[in-house]
Amino acid sequence: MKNSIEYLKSFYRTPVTPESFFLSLEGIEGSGKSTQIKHLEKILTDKGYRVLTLREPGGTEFGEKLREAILKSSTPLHPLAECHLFLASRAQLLEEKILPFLLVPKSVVILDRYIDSTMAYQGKARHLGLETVLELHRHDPLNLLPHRTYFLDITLETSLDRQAKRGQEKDYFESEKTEFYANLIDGYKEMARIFPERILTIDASKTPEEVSQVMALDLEKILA
Ligand code: Z5A
Repeated sequence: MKNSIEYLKSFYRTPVTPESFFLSLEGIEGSGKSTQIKHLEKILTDKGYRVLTLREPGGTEFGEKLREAILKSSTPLHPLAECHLFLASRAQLLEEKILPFLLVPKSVVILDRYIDSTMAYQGKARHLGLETVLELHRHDPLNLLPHRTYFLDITLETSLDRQAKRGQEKDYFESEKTEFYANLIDGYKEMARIFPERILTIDASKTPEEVSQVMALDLEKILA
């Protein structure tokens, strides 16, 4: 298994445009991605970067329709059907928005969820397997990896606590059982082991300011 993952990794690439960066944020629900993206946008614009923030699924007209179709689905989708919908949204987003923006000098794309979500949710929690999902992404443009991914690590208890405080109606994934979430967290941790040079795991149970501080210090190194 390790060998085939290593083999599949060889099909992946990172953008090569000088002075442009591609960042993604990952984590289970309520891990603070949206909160931290606001901090990141401020840090980067203060440094003179042009920032484009996008979310998955979505970010294009077509992708937003797919988002609606998945998250509002009243029937459980087959895991492969679910997976392919996320990939369709991603391919369109890369083609229409991400790749053109990375050609702009001094630009940063910040993405709220990307390939690691598919690995954790569909690969691990829906049992498609990490290799299957890596295999599905190996072709252009889906094989583009971010320069840096921040995995905001919280426990299921923290996630549930934050969801309860927010008090919204549950969507398609939020009604899943505890086992699904345990697998999900395992999936993210496995990804951090497979891509140690790309994924930085951050203890996101800390205050938003403390989490932001860790990312700011890391960004200093990356941008240098
Ligand atoms: N999905 C998938 O299955 N496969 C894929 O390939 C992709 C996605 C791309 C999209 O959900 C769903 O699609 C997602 C995975 C699946 N399913 N779920 N669940 P979404 O975009 O609608 O939801 P989300 O990404 O999970 O967003 P979220 O719930 O808003 O989480 P967040 O952005 O990480 O958290 P937040 O909004 O910044 O914070 C949540 C609350 O916690 C809020 O009240 C904050 O004030 C509070 N918060 C944030 N940080 C802290 C700290 N540090 N301390 C205390 N409180 C905090």
